Amino acid sequence: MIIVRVDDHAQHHATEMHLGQLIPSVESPARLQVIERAVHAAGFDDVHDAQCIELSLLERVHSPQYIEFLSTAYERWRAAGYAGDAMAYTWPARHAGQTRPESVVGQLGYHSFSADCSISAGTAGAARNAAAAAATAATHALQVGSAFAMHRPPGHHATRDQFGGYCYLNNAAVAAQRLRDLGAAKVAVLDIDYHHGNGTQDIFYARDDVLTCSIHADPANRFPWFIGYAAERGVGAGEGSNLNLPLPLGSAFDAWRDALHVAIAAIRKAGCDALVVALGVDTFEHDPISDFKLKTEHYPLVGTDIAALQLPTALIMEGGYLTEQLGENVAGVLQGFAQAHRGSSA
Ligand code: Q9C
Ligand code: ZN
Repeated sequence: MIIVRVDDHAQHHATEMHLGQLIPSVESPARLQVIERAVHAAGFDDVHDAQCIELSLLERVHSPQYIEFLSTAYERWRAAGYAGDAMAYTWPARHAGQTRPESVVGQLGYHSFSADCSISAGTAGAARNAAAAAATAATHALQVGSAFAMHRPPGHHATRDQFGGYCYLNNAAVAAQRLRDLGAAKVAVLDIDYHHGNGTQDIFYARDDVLTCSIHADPANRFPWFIGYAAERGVGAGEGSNLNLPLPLGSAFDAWRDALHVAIAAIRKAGCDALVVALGVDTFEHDPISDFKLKTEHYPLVGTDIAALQLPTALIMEGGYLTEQLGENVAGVLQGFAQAHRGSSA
């Protein structure tokens, strides 16, 4: 398995509105340091730098207006004389129109859906590097069988034109689009982060060339609250190409693994020829913001189960917030996967 690394991620450190208090985001630079250490310790030494990502690929996933907004928002915020990180405080009310305001403050509300993250000085660059790592991993996956994009910030909550949930550019969607562009006819995105992959669902909702599957905490009681329900199955040509598997709060590995097998069966049935795994390990029993009950010993089994699909696979880093065991859990998935995956002779 190829490991794709990034530069400059530590320049991104957002502010989070957490239940009435502004705190440094739990999606911290330290997360990636422990992941890097554990992945190397586990013996993965085929490490490649992320290659530059073309604007044309990003623009197949995100709106040009949003990409431009992300790369200039922090400077505009500071130039307007505001302190701290750029953060919204107003979102469109239910029957509001679709007008995009001119002010950066209004645009922050237009281009985000939650107050759990902000735009800091290094956010745009780090998000761009993460998307580049995802695209690079997708390319390697087609060439050698599998690759892991080892980056932050995560991406699966970012929609075509909104950030939120610690996500700015949808790295998994970028990987899926790259796989399509390189010739995969039908791509599956399997999202195993604790939270629903709302952004990925949204981006591909009307398309039949990307099957999106997400196993997550029931949105009736967890972020992202308004999306992620089982009845959401896609629209138009995309009808039947979205599979949501919400689970009760507190779910343990047995129930979680049953859902994984449902998703894997759906991917098999759809005849997908490449796979993107949105790899969050915030399903861990001691994760500070989640409540599933997966244990460290389960993560290699997760990797093994996914490898059984024997598809070219790009694994894309998403959430996981208990820095103490984060590295071990991520490396566990990769090890289980690598032992069971045939790779490719190409
Ligand atoms: N402070 C990912 O796992 N956070 N994002 C709400 C309120 C939402 C998690 C907590 C969780 C987003 C990639
Ligand atoms: Zn998550």
